[in-house]
Amino acid sequence: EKNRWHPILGAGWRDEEPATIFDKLMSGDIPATVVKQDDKIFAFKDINPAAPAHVLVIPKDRSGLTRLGKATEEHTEILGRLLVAAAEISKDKELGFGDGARIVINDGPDGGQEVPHLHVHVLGGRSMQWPPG
Ligand code: D5M
Repeated sequence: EKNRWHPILGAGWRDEEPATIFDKLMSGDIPATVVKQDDKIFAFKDINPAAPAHVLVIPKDRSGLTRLGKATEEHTEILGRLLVAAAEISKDKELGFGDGARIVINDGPDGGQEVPHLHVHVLGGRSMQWPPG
């Protein structure tokens, strides 16, 4: 398996490798604009927004979930919670969302994923195009 080490974002695709930049956001070591969190999920504004509203929703524990492609049946509950949180965030007018959003999970190198900690992109505030690039 391809197992890159990203010099800035950190970590590879294996669970046992060091935490990613997302852990530093959750710990507060790096500032983040937190949108929502509970015992299992954490949501924050993307630092490099691809739309007027752009929020990332992540599982607090990335074990087994460096990427969606690693998900198994044991992740059913957390995957559901990530999507329910994404649905709630996508309706938040104060965050800039309108009527609907683009919900994206980039999976692995070919999917354009850079940070090896599963994250759900919630993009909105403008009309989206299809197909994506
Ligand atoms: O998306 C990774 C996303 O993570 C990308 O849209 C930028 C975002 N990112 C990276 N560093 C930060 C910080 N420090 N705060 C907020 N957002 C951040 P991918 O699907 O892996 O390409």
